[in-house]
Amino acid sequence: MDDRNQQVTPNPRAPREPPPEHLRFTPFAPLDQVAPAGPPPRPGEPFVVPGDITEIPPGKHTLAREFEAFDRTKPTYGGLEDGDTYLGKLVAGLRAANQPPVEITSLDIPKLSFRMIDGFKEFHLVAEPVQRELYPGQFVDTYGYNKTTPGPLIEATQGDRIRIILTNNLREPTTLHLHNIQVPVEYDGTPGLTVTPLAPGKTLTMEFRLHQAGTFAYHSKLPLQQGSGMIGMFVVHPRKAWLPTVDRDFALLLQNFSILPGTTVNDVNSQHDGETVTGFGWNWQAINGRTGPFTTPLVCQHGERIRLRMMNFSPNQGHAVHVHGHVYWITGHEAGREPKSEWYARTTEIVLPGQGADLEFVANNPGDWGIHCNMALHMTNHLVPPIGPRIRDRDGTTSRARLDQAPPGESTPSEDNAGQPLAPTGNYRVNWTADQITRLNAKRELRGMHPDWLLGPTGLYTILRVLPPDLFDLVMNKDVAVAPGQVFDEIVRRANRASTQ
Ligand SMILES: [Cu+2]
Repeated sequence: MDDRNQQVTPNPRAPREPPPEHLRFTPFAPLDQVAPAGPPPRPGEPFVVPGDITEIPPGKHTLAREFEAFDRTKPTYGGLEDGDTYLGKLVAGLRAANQPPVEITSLDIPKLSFRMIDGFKEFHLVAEPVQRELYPGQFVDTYGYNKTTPGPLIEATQGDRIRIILTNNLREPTTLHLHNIQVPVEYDGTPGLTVTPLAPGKTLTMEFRLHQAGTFAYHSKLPLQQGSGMIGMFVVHPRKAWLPTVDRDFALLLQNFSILPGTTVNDVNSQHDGETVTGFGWNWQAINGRTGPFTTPLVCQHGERIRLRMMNFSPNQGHAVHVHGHVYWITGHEAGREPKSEWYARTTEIVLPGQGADLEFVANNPGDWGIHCNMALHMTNHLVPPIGPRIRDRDGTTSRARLDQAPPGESTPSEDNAGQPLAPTGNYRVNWTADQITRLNAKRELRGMHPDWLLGPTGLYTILRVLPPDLFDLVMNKDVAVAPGQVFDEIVRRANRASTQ
């Protein structure tokens, strides 16, 4: 008998074991049990919908309480849609008010230091070729500032006098544009129109005063230099911290690159939107110059209010940035803070090139959550996994890409799965070397996550860790061994216990 016929395929219609008690879904009580329907209203009387929570005295019904109160320890509705606490809209962080704005946490990218000279904050930028390690063993050779792409983050305060001294160490001219910062025209950086580009080896000084507050950027105004990675974030804090207070303030710059197999050069010159002459497109995604799973997680404490500032400087593509486990409020864009009446709730926000989005939420759902672009190809590295038919001829069996030149550590391309259209389960494996796995796991921020975590966050992808205070302390401060899965399992264990109480 043919062995292949012996394989057991699970019958999806077969009766399944009921889930354990703590995982069973308990529906809300029907609305007619919450509030008695009563007699129909007479003409002229207000019509009260049975169970309408606006009409239930506070505290009378469990359901009403659950919907009215915002609980910073677990996901809750938080009251009516027009209210201040709806989905946590104006629920302040744990940090006291009347303090200066909380400093930016810039993960994977340094902040640019400054010196106070003559009443100016003086920053030095160097435009130069850079090599950036997107993940262990995968480099990109491109342009940037101060040895990195994106360039270092500039952090300043509304009202500051700023002096930027730019040195051009490229072999070609460059300019510097302050993106959405209103500066005198001679510092706008538009080649020809407002400035003569800065020649190689030369230095330029720009001086201006910041009257705005918000999430801005600096970049070369020569299009392909900008597309190559000559970009950086420029965050300007308000003089008084915005309300409601936040406990942490993260800045993320979104980018992508085109790197052919077997090369490290960012091939920005050879392509137009989505496609290249080679068909590989924008195949490497990055957040703050790292691609998942080499991005450093955003770690916060359960119950804190978090601000996350994003700017997209991918050459030609937008990103639809999704946050798991939480609903966030969009509180501003690349032009600055929005009035609270204009804030809107989202779980996925589109950020196009040159645009920014500031979002805030109360981290009320403990665990490890994805923050990522929802575009399928942007959740891959070099379009794998699953590269599937993209590298194969039409019959799906022969490869037209040089699989032996696939980037190190990649998962899918191999001849033994040729012909399988879209990477079924058996195709999904990671061929990281031991050294790569060691480096990928080396960060303190990753301790105790799910043992298989490396499978998930690929491409434009990072992780939000919402940790109860004791587990936050264990991960970030304690010098004791933390086993793979230890923190994750403990969060799941506590959540299950809470749901059965
Ligand atoms: Cu994207």
